[in-house]
Amino acid sequence: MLKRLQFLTSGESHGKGLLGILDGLPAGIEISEEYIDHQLKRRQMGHGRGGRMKIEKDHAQLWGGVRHGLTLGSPVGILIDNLDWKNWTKKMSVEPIQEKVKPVTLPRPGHADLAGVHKYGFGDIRNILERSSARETTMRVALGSVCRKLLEDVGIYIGSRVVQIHNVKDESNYKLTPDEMNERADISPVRCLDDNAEKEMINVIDDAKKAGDSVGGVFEVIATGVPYGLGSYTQWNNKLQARISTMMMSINAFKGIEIGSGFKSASQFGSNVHDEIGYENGKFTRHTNNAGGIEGGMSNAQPIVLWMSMKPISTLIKPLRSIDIVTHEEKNAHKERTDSCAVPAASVVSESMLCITLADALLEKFGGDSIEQLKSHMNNSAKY
Ligand code: EPS
Repeated sequence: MLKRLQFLTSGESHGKGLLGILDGLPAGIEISEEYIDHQLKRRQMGHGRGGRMKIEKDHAQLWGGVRHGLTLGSPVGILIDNLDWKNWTKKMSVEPIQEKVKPVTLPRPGHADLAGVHKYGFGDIRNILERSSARETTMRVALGSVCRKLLEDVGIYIGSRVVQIHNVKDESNYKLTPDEMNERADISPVRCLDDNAEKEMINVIDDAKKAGDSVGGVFEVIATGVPYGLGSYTQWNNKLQARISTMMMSINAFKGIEIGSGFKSASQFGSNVHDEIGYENGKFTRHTNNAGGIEGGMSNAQPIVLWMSMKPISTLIKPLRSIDIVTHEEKNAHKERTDSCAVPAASVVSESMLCITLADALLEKFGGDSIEQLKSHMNNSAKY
Protein backbone atom coordinates (compact mmCIF):
# COMPACT_ATOMS: atom_id res chain seq x y z
CA MET A 1 0.00 0.00 0.00
CA LEU A 2 3.03 2.29 -0.07
CA LYS A 3 3.12 4.43 -3.24
CA ARG A 4 6.42 6.23 -3.15
CA LEU A 5 8.46 4.58 -0.39
CA GLN A 6 9.39 0.95 -0.03
CA PHE A 7 11.05 -0.80 2.85
CA LEU A 8 12.23 -4.26 3.76
CA THR A 9 13.57 -5.71 6.97
CA SER A 10 15.59 -8.87 7.48
CA GLY A 11 16.86 -10.68 10.55
CA GLU A 12 15.95 -13.29 13.15
CA SER A 13 15.30 -12.49 16.80
CA HIS A 14 18.47 -14.30 17.98
CA GLY A 15 20.48 -14.00 14.78
CA LYS A 16 23.38 -11.60 14.23
CA GLY A 17 21.12 -8.60 13.95
CA LEU A 18 18.57 -6.73 11.89
CA LEU A 19 18.92 -5.17 8.46
CA GLY A 20 16.64 -2.59 6.95
CA ILE A 21 16.41 -0.67 3.71
CA LEU A 22 14.11 2.29 3.09
CA ASP A 23 13.99 3.59 -0.46
CA GLY A 24 12.27 6.59 -2.01
CA LEU A 25 13.11 9.33 0.48
CA PRO A 26 14.10 12.76 -0.79
CA ALA A 27 17.64 14.07 -0.40
CA GLY A 28 18.59 16.55 2.30
CA ILE A 29 16.81 15.19 5.40
CA GLU A 30 19.05 15.86 8.37
CA ILE A 31 19.36 12.55 10.21
CA SER A 32 21.71 11.04 12.78
CA GLU A 33 22.16 7.72 14.53
CA GLU A 34 21.49 9.56 17.77
CA TYR A 35 18.05 10.71 16.55
CA ILE A 36 17.14 7.13 15.56
CA ASP A 37 18.54 5.66 18.78
CA HIS A 38 16.28 7.93 20.84
CA GLN A 39 13.25 6.30 19.18
CA LEU A 40 14.77 2.82 19.60
CA LYS A 41 15.16 3.49 23.30
CA ARG A 42 11.51 4.49 23.58
CA ARG A 43 10.56 1.11 22.05
CA GLN A 44 12.68 -0.76 24.57
CA MET A 45 10.89 0.73 27.57
CA GLY A 46 7.74 -0.30 29.39
CA HIS A 47 6.81 -2.16 32.53
CA GLY A 48 6.37 -5.86 31.86
CA ARG A 49 9.21 -6.35 29.38
CA GLY A 50 11.16 -9.58 29.78
CA GLY A 51 14.89 -10.19 30.23
CA ARG A 52 15.79 -9.46 26.59
CA MET A 53 15.50 -5.70 26.98
CA LYS A 54 18.14 -5.86 29.74
CA ILE A 55 20.55 -7.42 27.23
CA GLU A 56 19.90 -5.17 24.22
CA LYS A 57 20.90 -1.53 23.84
CA ASP A 58 19.51 -1.03 20.38
CA HIS A 59 21.78 1.11 18.25
CA ALA A 60 21.18 1.99 14.60
CA GLN A 61 24.21 2.03 12.34
CA LEU A 62 23.48 4.12 9.28
CA TRP A 63 24.93 1.92 6.55
CA GLY A 64 23.94 3.75 3.38
CA GLY A 65 22.03 6.66 1.91
CA VAL A 66 23.40 9.34 4.26
CA ARG A 67 26.43 11.60 3.84
CA HIS A 68 27.59 14.31 6.22
CA GLY A 69 24.36 13.98 8.19
CA LEU A 70 22.00 14.39 5.21
CA THR A 71 20.07 11.82 3.20
CA LEU A 72 21.28 11.44 -0.40
CA GLY A 73 18.04 10.32 -2.03
CA SER A 74 19.56 6.85 -2.36
CA PRO A 75 18.22 3.93 -0.27
CA VAL A 76 18.79 4.40 3.45
CA GLY A 77 20.34 1.25 4.91
CA ILE A 78 20.38 0.53 8.64
CA LEU A 79 22.03 -2.23 10.63
CA ILE A 80 21.23 -3.09 14.25
CA ASP A 81 23.26 -5.73 16.07
CA ASN A 82 21.56 -8.22 18.37
CA LEU A 83 23.71 -8.15 21.50
CA ASP A 84 22.08 -11.46 22.51
CA TRP A 85 23.62 -13.12 19.41
CA LYS A 86 26.71 -14.10 21.41
CA ASN A 87 24.50 -16.49 23.42
CA TRP A 88 23.00 -18.05 20.28
CA THR A 89 25.96 -18.56 17.94
CA LYS A 90 25.42 -22.35 17.80
CA LYS A 91 21.62 -22.53 17.90
CA MET A 92 21.33 -19.81 15.27
CA SER A 93 24.51 -20.49 13.28
CA VAL A 94 24.27 -19.58 9.60
CA GLU A 95 26.75 -22.38 8.79
CA PRO A 96 25.74 -26.04 9.28
CA ILE A 97 27.01 -27.36 12.65
CA GLN A 98 28.02 -30.83 13.83
CA GLU A 99 26.27 -30.70 17.21
CA LYS A 100 22.60 -31.60 17.46
CA VAL A 101 20.34 -28.68 18.40
CA LYS A 102 17.18 -29.80 20.17
CA PRO A 103 14.23 -28.78 17.98
CA VAL A 104 11.24 -26.89 19.38
CA THR A 105 8.23 -29.13 18.76
CA LEU A 106 5.46 -27.75 20.99
CA PRO A 107 3.55 -24.96 19.20
CA ARG A 108 2.38 -22.01 21.29
CA PRO A 109 -1.32 -21.22 20.83
CA GLY A 110 -1.65 -17.70 19.43
CA HIS A 111 1.81 -17.59 17.88
CA ALA A 112 2.85 -18.28 14.27
CA ASP A 113 4.22 -21.72 15.27
CA LEU A 114 1.59 -24.22 14.12
CA ALA A 115 0.51 -22.52 10.90
CA GLY A 116 4.18 -21.78 10.18
CA VAL A 117 5.40 -25.39 10.40
CA HIS A 118 2.53 -26.55 8.22
CA LYS A 119 3.21 -23.81 5.69
CA TYR A 120 6.97 -24.30 5.37
CA GLY A 121 7.20 -28.00 6.26
CA PHE A 122 9.68 -27.46 9.11
CA GLY A 123 10.19 -29.94 11.95
CA ASP A 124 11.63 -27.26 14.25
CA ILE A 125 9.42 -24.39 15.38
CA ARG A 126 12.52 -22.24 16.00
CA ASN A 127 12.63 -21.71 12.21
CA ILE A 128 9.27 -19.95 12.58
CA LEU A 129 9.49 -18.23 15.93
CA GLU A 130 12.73 -16.43 15.25
CA ARG A 131 11.33 -14.30 12.45
CA SER A 132 7.78 -14.03 13.77
CA SER A 133 9.13 -12.49 16.99
CA ALA A 134 8.39 -8.84 17.61
CA ARG A 135 12.14 -8.26 17.69
CA GLU A 136 11.72 -7.34 14.00
CA THR A 137 9.77 -4.22 14.99
CA THR A 138 13.06 -2.69 16.18
CA MET A 139 13.99 -2.13 12.54
CA ARG A 140 10.58 -0.70 11.70
CA VAL A 141 11.11 1.90 14.41
CA ALA A 142 14.58 2.69 13.06
CA LEU A 143 13.33 3.16 9.48
CA GLY A 144 10.21 4.97 10.72
CA SER A 145 12.43 7.45 12.56
CA VAL A 146 13.88 8.71 9.28
CA CYS A 147 10.31 9.32 8.09
CA ARG A 148 9.50 10.97 11.42
CA LYS A 149 12.35 13.43 10.81
CA LEU A 150 11.01 14.23 7.33
CA LEU A 151 7.54 14.84 8.79
CA GLU A 152 8.89 17.06 11.58
CA ASP A 153 10.72 19.13 8.95
CA VAL A 154 7.33 20.00 7.44
CA GLY A 155 5.47 20.46 10.73
CA ILE A 156 3.82 17.03 11.13
CA TYR A 157 4.14 15.47 14.60
CA ILE A 158 3.15 12.06 15.90
CA GLY A 159 2.59 10.92 19.48
CA SER A 160 0.89 8.15 21.43
CA ARG A 161 -0.31 7.09 24.85
CA VAL A 162 -1.58 3.88 26.42
CA VAL A 163 -5.33 3.97 27.07
CA GLN A 164 -5.93 0.50 28.50
CA ILE A 165 -4.02 -2.47 29.84
CA HIS A 166 -6.09 -5.59 30.43
CA ASN A 167 -9.23 -4.28 32.21
CA VAL A 168 -7.70 -1.02 33.50
CA LYS A 169 -8.66 2.06 31.48
CA ASP A 170 -7.55 5.67 31.44
CA GLU A 171 -10.86 7.34 30.65
CA SER A 172 -9.69 10.96 30.83
CA ASN A 173 -9.84 13.24 27.80
CA TYR A 174 -6.64 15.01 26.86
CA LYS A 175 -6.07 18.00 24.65
CA LEU A 176 -2.35 17.64 24.06
CA THR A 177 0.00 18.09 21.16
CA PRO A 178 1.83 14.90 20.10
CA ASP A 179 5.03 16.22 21.67
CA GLU A 180 3.31 16.98 24.97
CA MET A 181 1.68 13.55 24.85
CA ASN A 182 5.00 11.78 24.30
CA GLU A 183 6.79 13.88 26.88
CA ARG A 184 4.32 12.72 29.54
CA ALA A 185 3.90 9.17 28.24
CA ASP A 186 7.63 8.53 27.96
CA ILE A 187 8.20 9.11 31.69
CA SER A 188 5.42 6.68 32.63
CA PRO A 189 6.46 3.01 32.94
CA VAL A 190 3.28 2.10 31.03
CA ARG A 191 3.10 5.23 28.80
CA CYS A 192 -0.17 6.16 30.56
CA LEU A 193 -0.97 9.81 31.35
CA ASP A 194 -3.21 9.24 34.37
CA ASP A 195 -1.42 8.50 37.68
CA ASN A 196 -4.17 6.32 39.16
CA ALA A 197 -4.68 4.27 36.02
CA GLU A 198 -0.89 3.96 35.71
CA LYS A 199 -0.63 2.37 39.19
CA GLU A 200 -3.46 -0.05 38.45
CA MET A 201 -1.92 -0.95 35.08
CA ILE A 202 1.40 -1.72 36.76
CA ASN A 203 -0.44 -3.91 39.30
CA VAL A 204 -2.35 -5.81 36.66
CA ILE A 205 0.90 -6.49 34.75
CA ASP A 206 2.62 -7.64 37.96
CA ASP A 207 -0.31 -9.93 38.80
CA ALA A 208 -0.23 -11.44 35.31
CA LYS A 209 3.52 -11.95 35.53
CA LYS A 210 3.19 -13.70 38.93
CA ALA A 211 0.55 -15.98 37.44
CA GLY A 212 2.81 -16.78 34.45
CA ASP A 213 0.33 -14.97 32.23
CA SER A 214 0.32 -12.00 29.83
CA VAL A 215 -1.90 -8.97 29.20
CA GLY A 216 -2.75 -6.86 26.17
CA GLY A 217 -4.24 -3.42 25.80
CA VAL A 218 -5.24 -0.39 23.76
CA PHE A 219 -3.39 2.77 22.82
CA GLU A 220 -4.02 5.99 20.99
CA VAL A 221 -1.81 7.42 18.24
CA ILE A 222 -2.27 10.98 16.98
CA ALA A 223 -0.74 13.02 14.16
CA THR A 224 -1.05 16.80 13.84
CA GLY A 225 -0.04 19.25 11.14
CA VAL A 226 -1.36 17.03 8.34
CA PRO A 227 -2.64 19.08 5.37
CA TYR A 228 -5.81 18.37 3.38
CA GLY A 229 -5.74 15.65 0.77
CA LEU A 230 -3.31 12.87 1.73
CA GLY A 231 -4.81 9.73 0.19
CA SER A 232 -7.78 9.78 -2.16
CA TYR A 233 -11.32 8.46 -2.63
CA THR A 234 -10.60 7.68 -6.30
CA GLN A 235 -9.57 4.03 -5.89
CA TRP A 236 -9.81 1.46 -3.06
CA ASN A 237 -6.08 1.32 -2.47
CA ASN A 238 -5.67 5.10 -2.46
CA LYS A 239 -7.82 5.60 0.63
CA LEU A 240 -5.76 6.87 3.53
CA GLN A 241 -7.57 4.83 6.17
CA ALA A 242 -6.91 1.64 4.15
CA ARG A 243 -3.23 2.51 3.82
CA ILE A 244 -2.89 3.26 7.53
CA SER A 245 -4.81 0.12 8.57
CA THR A 246 -2.67 -2.16 6.38
CA MET A 247 0.48 -0.81 7.97
CA MET A 248 -0.91 -1.01 11.51
CA MET A 249 -2.34 -4.49 11.15
CA SER A 250 1.06 -5.73 9.99
CA ILE A 251 2.42 -5.18 13.51
CA ASN A 252 2.84 -8.32 15.63
CA ALA A 253 -0.12 -9.09 17.95
CA PHE A 254 -2.29 -6.21 16.66
CA LYS A 255 -5.93 -7.24 16.53
CA GLY A 256 -7.92 -4.10 15.86
CA ILE A 257 -7.85 -0.52 14.72
CA GLU A 258 -10.35 2.28 15.21
CA ILE A 259 -10.19 5.57 13.36
CA GLY A 260 -11.67 8.52 15.24
CA SER A 261 -14.77 7.49 17.17
CA GLY A 262 -14.47 4.07 15.44
CA PHE A 263 -16.74 1.35 16.82
CA LYS A 264 -18.50 3.81 19.15
CA SER A 265 -19.99 5.63 16.15
CA ALA A 266 -21.92 2.49 15.17
CA SER A 267 -24.40 3.05 18.03
CA GLN A 268 -24.78 6.82 17.45
CA PHE A 269 -27.05 8.85 15.16
CA GLY A 270 -25.34 10.44 12.18
CA SER A 271 -26.12 13.87 13.63
CA ASN A 272 -23.92 13.01 16.63
CA VAL A 273 -21.09 11.54 14.61
CA HIS A 274 -20.32 13.91 11.73
CA ASP A 275 -18.12 16.87 12.52
CA GLU A 276 -19.90 20.15 11.83
CA ILE A 277 -18.05 22.69 9.71
CA GLY A 278 -17.27 26.26 10.75
CA TYR A 279 -15.17 29.09 9.32
CA GLU A 280 -12.76 31.25 11.31
CA ASN A 281 -9.86 33.51 10.35
CA GLY A 282 -10.02 32.45 6.72
CA LYS A 283 -9.99 28.72 7.51
CA PHE A 284 -12.56 25.96 7.69
CA THR A 285 -12.82 24.57 11.21
CA ARG A 286 -14.55 21.59 12.81
CA HIS A 287 -16.54 21.59 16.02
CA THR A 288 -15.55 17.96 16.73
CA ASN A 289 -13.16 15.36 15.28
CA ASN A 290 -15.11 12.10 15.37
CA ALA A 291 -13.81 11.31 11.88
CA GLY A 292 -10.29 11.11 13.32
CA GLY A 293 -8.92 13.42 10.63
CA ILE A 294 -9.98 11.29 7.64
CA GLU A 295 -13.05 11.82 5.44
CA GLY A 296 -13.65 10.17 2.07
CA GLY A 297 -10.29 8.41 2.20
CA MET A 298 -8.40 11.72 2.57
CA SER A 299 -6.86 13.67 5.40
CA ASN A 300 -9.08 16.64 6.25
CA ALA A 301 -6.47 18.78 8.06
CA GLN A 302 -7.76 17.73 11.48
CA PRO A 303 -5.55 15.62 13.77
CA ILE A 304 -5.43 11.97 12.72
CA VAL A 305 -6.61 9.91 15.68
CA LEU A 306 -6.20 6.12 15.83
CA TRP A 307 -6.88 3.55 18.53
CA MET A 308 -5.18 0.19 18.30
CA SER A 309 -5.71 -3.00 20.27
CA MET A 310 -2.99 -5.53 20.98
CA LYS A 311 -3.71 -9.06 22.17
CA PRO A 312 -1.83 -10.49 25.19
CA ILE A 313 1.53 -11.91 24.12
CA SER A 314 1.19 -15.58 23.24
CA THR A 315 4.35 -16.97 24.86
CA LEU A 316 3.18 -17.86 28.37
CA ILE A 317 5.33 -18.79 31.34
CA LYS A 318 2.40 -20.94 32.47
CA PRO A 319 1.83 -22.49 29.06
CA LEU A 320 -1.45 -23.59 27.52
CA ARG A 321 -2.06 -27.12 26.29
CA SER A 322 -0.57 -28.09 22.98
CA ILE A 323 0.33 -31.13 20.88
CA ASP A 324 3.88 -32.15 19.99
CA ILE A 325 4.24 -31.79 16.20
CA VAL A 326 6.37 -34.99 16.00
CA THR A 327 4.90 -37.39 18.59
CA HIS A 328 1.35 -35.93 18.67
CA GLU A 329 1.43 -36.27 22.46
CA GLU A 330 -0.50 -33.70 24.48
CA LYS A 331 1.92 -31.51 26.40
CA ASN A 332 2.31 -27.91 27.53
CA ALA A 333 3.29 -25.41 24.84
CA HIS A 334 6.89 -24.31 24.39
CA LYS A 335 8.19 -21.72 26.87
CA GLU A 336 10.64 -18.96 25.90
CA ARG A 337 11.77 -15.95 27.82
CA THR A 338 9.00 -13.44 27.15
CA ASP A 339 7.30 -10.18 28.06
CA SER A 340 4.21 -10.16 30.27
CA CYS A 341 3.14 -6.94 28.56
CA ALA A 342 4.52 -5.10 25.53
CA VAL A 343 1.69 -2.60 24.97
CA PRO A 344 3.83 0.50 25.75
CA ALA A 345 6.48 -0.65 23.26
CA ALA A 346 3.81 -1.44 20.66
CA SER A 347 2.54 2.14 20.85
CA VAL A 348 5.99 3.35 19.75
CA VAL A 349 6.07 0.80 16.90
CA SER A 350 2.65 2.03 15.84
CA GLU A 351 3.84 5.66 15.79
CA SER A 352 6.70 4.57 13.53
CA MET A 353 4.43 2.78 11.09
CA LEU A 354 2.24 5.90 10.95
CA CYS A 355 5.37 7.96 10.23
CA ILE A 356 6.16 5.74 7.22
CA THR A 357 2.56 5.84 5.95
CA LEU A 358 2.20 9.61 6.23
CA ALA A 359 5.64 10.34 4.77
CA ASP A 360 4.68 8.13 1.82
CA ALA A 361 1.30 9.83 1.29
CA LEU A 362 2.89 13.26 1.65
CA LEU A 363 5.55 12.48 -0.95
CA GLU A 364 2.89 11.04 -3.24
CA LYS A 365 0.87 14.26 -3.08
CA PHE A 366 3.59 16.89 -3.05
CA GLY A 367 6.57 15.11 -4.63
CA GLY A 368 10.09 16.45 -4.53
CA ASP A 369 13.52 14.88 -4.87
CA SER A 370 14.89 16.98 -2.05
CA ILE A 371 13.39 18.11 1.23
CA GLU A 372 13.71 21.70 -0.04
CA GLN A 373 11.62 20.84 -3.11
CA LEU A 374 9.03 19.10 -0.93
CA LYS A 375 8.84 22.17 1.33
CA SER A 376 8.52 24.52 -1.62
CA HIS A 377 5.75 22.38 -3.18
CA MET A 378 3.94 22.36 0.15
CA ASN A 379 4.37 26.12 0.57
CA ASN A 380 2.77 26.57 -2.84
CA SER A 381 -0.16 24.24 -2.55
CA ALA A 382 -0.70 22.66 0.90
CA LYS A 383 -4.02 23.64 2.45
CA TYR A 384 -4.66 23.46 6.19
C1 EPS B 1 11.38 -8.57 21.51
C2 EPS B 1 12.34 -9.48 21.70
C3 EPS B 1 12.00 -10.83 22.17
C4 EPS B 1 10.77 -10.77 23.07
C5 EPS B 1 9.62 -10.12 22.39
C6 EPS B 1 9.95 -8.85 21.71
O1 EPS B 1 13.15 -11.27 22.85
P1 EPS B 1 13.36 -12.76 23.38
O2 EPS B 1 12.54 -13.66 22.52
O3 EPS B 1 14.83 -12.98 23.25
O4 EPS B 1 12.93 -12.72 24.81
O5 EPS B 1 11.08 -10.02 24.24
O6 EPS B 1 9.10 -10.99 21.44
C7 EPS B 1 7.88 -11.53 21.68
C8 EPS B 1 7.10 -11.16 22.63
C9 EPS B 1 7.48 -12.60 20.81
O7 EPS B 1 6.36 -13.10 21.00
O8 EPS B 1 8.22 -12.98 19.96
C10 EPS B 1 11.70 -7.18 21.13
O9 EPS B 1 12.85 -6.84 20.78
O10 EPS B 1 10.75 -6.36 21.15
